[in-house]
Amino acid sequence: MRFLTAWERSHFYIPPRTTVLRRIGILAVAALATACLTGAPPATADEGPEQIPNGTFDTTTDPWWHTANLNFELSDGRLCSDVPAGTTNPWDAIIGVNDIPLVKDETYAFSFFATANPGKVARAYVQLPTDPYTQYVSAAPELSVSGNTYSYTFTSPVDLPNAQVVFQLGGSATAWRFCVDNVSLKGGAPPDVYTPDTGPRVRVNQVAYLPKGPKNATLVTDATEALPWQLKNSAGTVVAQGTTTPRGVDASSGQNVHSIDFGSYAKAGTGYTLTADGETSRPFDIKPDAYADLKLDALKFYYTQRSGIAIDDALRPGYGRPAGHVGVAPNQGDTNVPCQPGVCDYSLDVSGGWYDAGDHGKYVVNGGISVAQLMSEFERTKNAATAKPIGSLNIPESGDAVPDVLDEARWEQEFLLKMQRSDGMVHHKIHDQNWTGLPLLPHQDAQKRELHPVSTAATLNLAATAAQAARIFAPYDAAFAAKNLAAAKKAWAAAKANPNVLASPSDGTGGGTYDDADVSDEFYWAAAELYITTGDKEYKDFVLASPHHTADLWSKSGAFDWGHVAALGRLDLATVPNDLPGRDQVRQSVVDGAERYLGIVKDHPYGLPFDPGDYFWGSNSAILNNTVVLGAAYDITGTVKYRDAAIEAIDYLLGRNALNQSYVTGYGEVASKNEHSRWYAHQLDTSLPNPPHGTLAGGANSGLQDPVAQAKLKGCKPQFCYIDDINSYATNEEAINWNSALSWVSAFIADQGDGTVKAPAACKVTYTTHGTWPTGFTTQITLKNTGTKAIDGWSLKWSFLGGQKVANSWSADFSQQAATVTAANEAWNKIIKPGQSVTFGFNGQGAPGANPTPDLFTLNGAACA
Ligand code: 9MR
Repeated sequence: MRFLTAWERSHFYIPPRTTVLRRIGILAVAALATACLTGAPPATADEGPEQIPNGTFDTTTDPWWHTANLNFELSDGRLCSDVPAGTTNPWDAIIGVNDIPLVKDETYAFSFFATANPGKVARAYVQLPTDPYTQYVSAAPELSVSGNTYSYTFTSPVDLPNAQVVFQLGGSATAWRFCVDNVSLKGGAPPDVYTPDTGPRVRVNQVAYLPKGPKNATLVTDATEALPWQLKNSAGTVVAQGTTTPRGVDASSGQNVHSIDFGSYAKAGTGYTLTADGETSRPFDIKPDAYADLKLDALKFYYTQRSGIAIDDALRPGYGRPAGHVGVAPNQGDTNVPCQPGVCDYSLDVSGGWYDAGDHGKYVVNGGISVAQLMSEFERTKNAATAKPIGSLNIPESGDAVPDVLDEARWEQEFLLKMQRSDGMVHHKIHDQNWTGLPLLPHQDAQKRELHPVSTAATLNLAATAAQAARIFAPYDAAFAAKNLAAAKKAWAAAKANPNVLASPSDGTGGGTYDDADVSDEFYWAAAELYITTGDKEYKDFVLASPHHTADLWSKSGAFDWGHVAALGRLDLATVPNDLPGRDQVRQSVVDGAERYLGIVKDHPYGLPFDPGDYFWGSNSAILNNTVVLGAAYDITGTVKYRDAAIEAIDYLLGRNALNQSYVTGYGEVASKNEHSRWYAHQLDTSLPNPPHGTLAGGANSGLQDPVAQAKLKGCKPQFCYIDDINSYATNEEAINWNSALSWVSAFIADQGDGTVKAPAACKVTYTTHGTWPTGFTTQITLKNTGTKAIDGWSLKWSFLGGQKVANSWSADFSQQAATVTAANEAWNKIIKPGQSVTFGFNGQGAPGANPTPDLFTLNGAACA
């Protein structure tokens, strides 16, 4: 559990993410200005006195200055400069002018004309002239050969006699020529108003609805009475119609809205539109298996987040890059990373893992929840009736004997293991000494890397994920499983001995704090995973005694996140087989949670299981994590209303929202594509890619903790507190814990196929383990036909919890793949008449840890009721 950081609590603007640079320090943070691109000077620019000395360059370049690698030339009344090839960072080549006075709360118009040959993205900043180089305007104009006038407005947050205006021109592999003219900064401009383009007022899931699934939309209208709606196919023919349901004013958007339910229309097709109140929605599909691609893309995201390995362009065209942080200059790490001064006297090899988000930091508590969700997505394929295998992720390990999702999870888990020191405690994080600017490819990061102190939270994250890894990896790699189990137990013991070592809320220079003042939920999660894996009394007792075991975890805002992890334990206790006393109540508690989220979906005119009042950092992941609870309840009960609420919930992420946009790159007509990232920084450098398809943006965040959000979104209603700008890290960052939530949910929805609910098989299984000894066990299985028709040929499937193996068997034809066992009929017991049973069995080879009765048995592909 965590409390708000000082940063979040504060309503003051604290300059975040500063960059201290080599020669001339420049802060590279966020744009706070509104850009407008015109062929002519802006009309508002001449309200106040001109603050720029000699912005017209008629006869001289004085008093402008440049870095030593540039020249000045007056050409056609402009200032021009040849920018050399081969610099790395934008700030490696700068033109600037000093001593520009700024008055607090005054709104300024900043403008200039510029050309680039060939065309380039440059940086234009109005900033503090010294460390931390706070920027009051941070713009990334895309310059052309013929040139444009660029204009921005901003309100100065400070009184400052000596601001700097600079153009950063570095970072290009090839040489180019920059020219600038009419640089102007004038006070008295009208304050900036940002209005997002929200398109048609009918809001739909712009990707697809499942033919047999729920289909809902939202209409924004002033009308208070019901209105007719029409569903049209791609030829424009009306295929269904009805009337809207007025829903009043929605607090999350401030809009008067109606909802539209067109769920009774089930015919597959592409290019449907929905029309109401004279407005026509963006097009969408009704499609079976519509989420099969997203299920994979959401996971493929992780490969290009990897640290410590070159990204192969053949596997991810357009995304290839050298390995980041493998101890090769200019990187200073991660193969031998010292602690922050005074924190420890050793260094660790903490290479590998995933970069957390758009930064180059690696944080154990966020890695923990992310890798846990990936492992749970895999574990669901063993235990949930509708789950299907996850498939290839096109990663270097593809084609080995291990499912790709586990290979990807292992990349992170190996890193988490490296963060553990010899006494069992785990370092909280490793990141740069100072914040770096954007863009910056991982292999170009020249900042010193540092290990930060150990924390109880990080230690328990390792205990939990390593315990989970121990059971999941056991059938594939017994040694890796054993290593994880040992690390988990050691971490648990260390955390018990050091129960309140908290990460500092002020340790936020160069990386996020991920501080958390209450680690009792981390203890519960770790104990739950250790119990599931081992069955040991110590963990069982801890779980049963923890207040988190019976607490109501299902808050309207979010069931879980990186700092609130009790639900990770509860969900696994409910969905992964184990012998915990009172397990039925545990399962019921998840269903109770789903009931709450179902109610919120029904009450919300945008149909999402989230109703927190103000939205917060990473709201999209909270919405998805609440959706996980709905999905898990369906997996537990087979009750379709929970499944349908989970399917409906994704509509918000894919366009059924106040901004009428998808938050997943590459999905939907209008989608986020400029997520905050140092390497998918296309918005700042056109030679870099946008984030890969399937990347989730953090989402609407009323906290507005970054300068772009502060400048443009002030006063926003919750759903409007988002902007697809690379510099809005508080609303638009990509992150491993957000994509893990998307992965789980998109897999769940993909697994529903066309939305048809599969009838359970008419069978009952009795699975009795008669004897267990240190190296083995004997199990007898009775399969009963509870239906009215004879079963003519049967194949019964289940999964072991861990590394157990069928050694020899009787009365059925056994085969095993990893943890999954299939027992098929022999010729003589092929037919099971109604009411009759067959009995068969096996001797199993034991494996470390618990060996509970499986929850799920599928007969010829359908779950036994
Ligand atoms: O997800 C984190 C959010 O809950 C916090 O409020 C926020 C500020 O501390 O930090 C978020 O995490 C960021 C981390 O600090 C640095 N890497 C990027 C993360 C996502 O924005």
